[in-house]
Amino acid sequence: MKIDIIIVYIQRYQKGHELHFVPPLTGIHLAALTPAKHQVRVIHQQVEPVNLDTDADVVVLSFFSGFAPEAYRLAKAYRQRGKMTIAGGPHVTFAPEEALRFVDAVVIGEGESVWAQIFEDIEQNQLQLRYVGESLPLTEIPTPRYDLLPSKYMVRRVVQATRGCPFSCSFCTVPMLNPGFRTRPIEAVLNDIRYNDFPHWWQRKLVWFWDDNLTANRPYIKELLRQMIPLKKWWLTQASMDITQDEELLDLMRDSGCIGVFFGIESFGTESLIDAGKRQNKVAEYQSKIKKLHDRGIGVMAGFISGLDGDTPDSIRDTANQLEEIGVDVPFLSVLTPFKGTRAYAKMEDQGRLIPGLGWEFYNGYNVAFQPAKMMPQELLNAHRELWRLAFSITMVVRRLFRSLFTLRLGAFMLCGIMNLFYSLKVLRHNEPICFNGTDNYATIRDTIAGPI
Ligand code: B12
Ligand code: SF4
Repeated sequence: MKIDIIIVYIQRYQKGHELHFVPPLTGIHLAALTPAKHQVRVIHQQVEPVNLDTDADVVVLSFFSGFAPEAYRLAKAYRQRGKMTIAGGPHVTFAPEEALRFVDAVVIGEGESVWAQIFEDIEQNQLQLRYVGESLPLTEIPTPRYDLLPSKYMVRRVVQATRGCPFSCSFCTVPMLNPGFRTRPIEAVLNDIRYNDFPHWWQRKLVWFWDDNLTANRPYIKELLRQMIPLKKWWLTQASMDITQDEELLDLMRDSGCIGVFFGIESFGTESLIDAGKRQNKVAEYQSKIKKLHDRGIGVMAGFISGLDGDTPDSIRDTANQLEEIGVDVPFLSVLTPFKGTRAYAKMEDQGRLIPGLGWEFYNGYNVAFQPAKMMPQELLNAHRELWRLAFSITMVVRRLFRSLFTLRLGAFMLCGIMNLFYSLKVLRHNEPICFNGTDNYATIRDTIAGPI
C-alpha cells in the first residue's frame, strides 16, 4: 500500500518564512511505525507543496486546530479523487465527529497502538470510523525516519524522550493528550542521538527534544544527561522553571551540552498567572532563575501569552521591557487560544466568551478567538502586535545579542542570534508581523460581541 502522511500547515506570514528551523516529529515518527511492506512518504506542507494527484492509496492527515480548515479542504479534494483519508492529532482527538464529516476514519489519542491495525483493516476492507489509541508505555518507540525529512529544515534531529507533564495549565491540552508521565528507555533515546547521517555539521551536532517537559522525572533525566556527556552534542528542550532549584541537574545540563531551555513564563501578572493555572511560576524569582541558566552559558527561550484574564493593553505592551529586564534571550509571543479539551475552552464556553462564527484558523496562537476579560478582541490583537514590534525592535535585539555575547556559550549565542535576527527581520519585512491569509479582520467581529465583561 502507498501511504502519504501530510503534516498540514497554513502559512503564518503573508510572505512566508525566510528560514525553516526545526521539523515536526509526528510525520517521521508515524513513518517509522509503518510496517515495512508499505511504501510511505511524509509531506510537510510548511515547506513543500501537497500533491493532490498523488498515486497514494491512503492519505493520512495530522494537524493542529489552527490548520483544521486546510486539512478539511485537502480531505475533500482527496476524497473527490477516490483516495482514502485518515485523520489524527491534537485537534481530531477533541473534535472527532467534526473531522469525520471530511475523512473516512479518525484516530483519537496516541497513534502507536492502532497505527498498524488501520492499514490491516484497510487491506481487509474493514476500516472502522473511529480508532481510540491507548497511551502505551514508550518501550517500543523506533528511531524517527530522519531520512524522509525535506532538506529545507535547518535542524534535523528531533527526539522525544518522554511524554506528558505533571502540571496542568489551563490553556494546555498535554495532560489530556499524553496522560501521566512516561519515559523511553535511555538506550533508545541515545540511539536517536547517535544517528548522524545528516549532511551538515550543525545537523549532526544539534539534538532538539520535542518533549512536553523533559526534566520532570529527575532520576531519569540525570541518568540520560550523564550518558549524553561523551556524545558531545548541543541540545535544547522545554522544561518548567522549577529545575533551577536543582543545582546538580543544572550542572549536568551544562556538561552534557545544553544550549537552550524553553520556559513557559506566560505572564508578569499575578491574576493572569492564576488564570493560566501556572502555580509553578513566581514573578519575583524570574530574574534569579534565568541567571542560574546564564551562569552555565545556557540560553533561555520563553513563552508569553497575551489575553489572560488579568491582562490589559498596557500590561501586554509592558511585557517587552519586563522580559528584557529578567534576561530572556528569545521571547515567543502568543495570544491566548482556548483549544478544545482545555479548562480555558470550558471556561470561555461556559461564560459565553467564545466569539461566534470564527473558523479554526483563528485558533492558532496568533489570533483572538474569545472575548478577553478587560479589553475588546481588537485591542488585544493590536496590543499583541505592538508587543511583537517592541520586543523585536532593532534596539531590543541588539541589546539582547550584546548581553548574550558575554553570558552564553557559543552554540547558545549562535542560536539566540539566529532566532532574534529571524524575528526582527519579520517585523521589518512584514510591518504587520502576523497575518493570516486575510483572516485577521476584526471589523465584523467587533459588531458581534457585547463589549468587555
Ligand atoms: C513539539 C511541539 C511543538 C513544536 C513542533 C511543532 C510541530 N509542528 O510538531 C513547536 C515548538 C514548533 C510547536 C509550536 C506550536 N505548537 Co506545539 N507542541 C509540541 C508538543 C510539545 C509535542 C508534539 C510532538 O511532537 N509530539 C510527539 C509526536 C510523535 O506525537 P504527536 O504529534 O502528539 O502525534 C501523536 C498523536 O497525536 C497521534 N497522531 C498525530 N497525528 C496523527 C494522524 C493520524 C492519522 C494518526 C493515526 C495518529 C496521529 O499519533 C502520534 C503518536 O502517538 C505538543 C504537545 C503534545 N503533547 O502533543 C504541542 C502542541 C501540539 N502544540 C500546540 C500549539 C498550540 C502550538 C503552537 C500553535 C503554539 C504557538 N502559540 O505558536 C505552535 C504552532 C506550530 C506550527 N506548526 O505552526 C498545541 C496544539 C493544540 C491544538 N489543539 O492545536 C499542543 C498540543 C500543546 C498545547 N498547548 O496543548 N509545538
Ligand atoms: S507546564 Fe507546559 S506542558 Fe505542562 S501543562 Fe503547563 S503548558 Fe502544558
